Amino acid sequence: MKSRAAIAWEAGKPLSVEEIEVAGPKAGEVLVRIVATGVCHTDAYTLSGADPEGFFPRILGHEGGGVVEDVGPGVTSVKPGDHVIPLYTAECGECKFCKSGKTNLCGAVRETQGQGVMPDGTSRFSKNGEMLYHYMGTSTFSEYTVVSEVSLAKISPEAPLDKVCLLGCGITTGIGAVYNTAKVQPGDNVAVFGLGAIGLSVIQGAKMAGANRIIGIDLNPSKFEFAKQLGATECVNPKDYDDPIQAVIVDMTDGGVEHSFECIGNTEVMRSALECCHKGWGESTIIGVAGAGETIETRPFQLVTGRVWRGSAFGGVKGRTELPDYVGRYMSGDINIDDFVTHDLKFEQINEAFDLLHEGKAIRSVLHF
Ligand code: NAD
Ligand code: AHE
Ligand code: ZN
Repeated sequence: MKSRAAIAWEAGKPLSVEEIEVAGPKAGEVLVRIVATGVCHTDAYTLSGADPEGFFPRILGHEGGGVVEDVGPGVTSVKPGDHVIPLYTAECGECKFCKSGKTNLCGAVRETQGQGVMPDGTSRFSKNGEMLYHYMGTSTFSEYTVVSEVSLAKISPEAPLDKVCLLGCGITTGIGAVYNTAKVQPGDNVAVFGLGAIGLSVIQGAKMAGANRIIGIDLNPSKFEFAKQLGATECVNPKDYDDPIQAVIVDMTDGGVEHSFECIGNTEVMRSALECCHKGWGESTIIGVAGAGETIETRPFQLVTGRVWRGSAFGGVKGRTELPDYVGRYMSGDINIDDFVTHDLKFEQINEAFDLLHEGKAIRSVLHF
């Protein structure tokens, strides 16, 4: 079938909205009509060429909401008409990872997902006979996309897809990292580096978890008002200080915070985030995605003296099991998504959405097909 899609023909170039061919779902696969999709910094990261798994030409996008159109042989958990959120972290329930009870990182389709193809090693997307790669197992920048059954969370048909699409990445990642990865406790002091959708969702989660001080840190002060609305008790711009930001936070918090979160993808900030943690017990969670070849550094003494460095993917959330409940919590007013949607745009305005992200003007743009 034909589909409107944004093709990333090569790294560093704007996307091109064109008509592509989408082949039907094979065994274990599902054809989804995407109704709306957010644009996450990770899409921009891969488009920039910094992603070691960045193959081109491809259909990006991983923060979508849609409706099942067709299912391939053997698919039992969804049927045409079901409302779904595609998952870049699948949940098969049967692999070593899923059975471990220790992680949300499912192994069922991750390898081929990273290669930009479906589990049988082929793509369902093409343009004039030329194969286009899939992205993160989701490719939500196409009106019609094909994903694995294990990469779909079935959600309530009552939920507005142009809002809950953000549970496909940004909002869930931030809240989940607070609860599943860091396990923030009531009374903890928290520092959040980077106040995009991810960092702001960490703030929302930290407030829910009963954190004491929640310190938002960003170079762009236009982010501070919304951060405070979500629960930040104070906001800090590193540009306002001569001292390194970790020293500033340590001074502010009588020795450092219980938890810090890096929500930027900057390896120097990752170091600051670790080093602003309290000696003996402070823990830092890396959420930001760094470019190919980049590495983190600190003095091992930082760890010897009790600080902990960890990372979080999709907030440690098992999507098929847990996302329906996140949707329910949005519907009951417990999770704020609406205020994160700063721009509603037509799908054809996708490059504008990337510009708004780079200019720091959007928290999330939602594209409507
Ligand atoms: P965003 O661009 O909307 O937000 C990033 C924020 O960081 C901006 O407000 C920017 O002003 C701020 N910033 C940039 N450099 C800074 C610095 N040196 N000091 C302080 N603030 C700085 O991005 P986003 O969509 O919120 O994504 C944030 C990061 O999280 C990205 O790296 C993205 O790839 C990653 N991410 C990871 C996961 C995961 O599962 N691990 C999920 C989603 C996104
Ligand atoms: N392809 C990159 C890694 C990208 C990455 O770390 N992705 C995050 C999700 S970002 C969503 O906006 C993630 O969940 N990673 C775990 C996984 O299995 O990909 C690279 O460095 O190769
Ligand atoms: Zn994302």
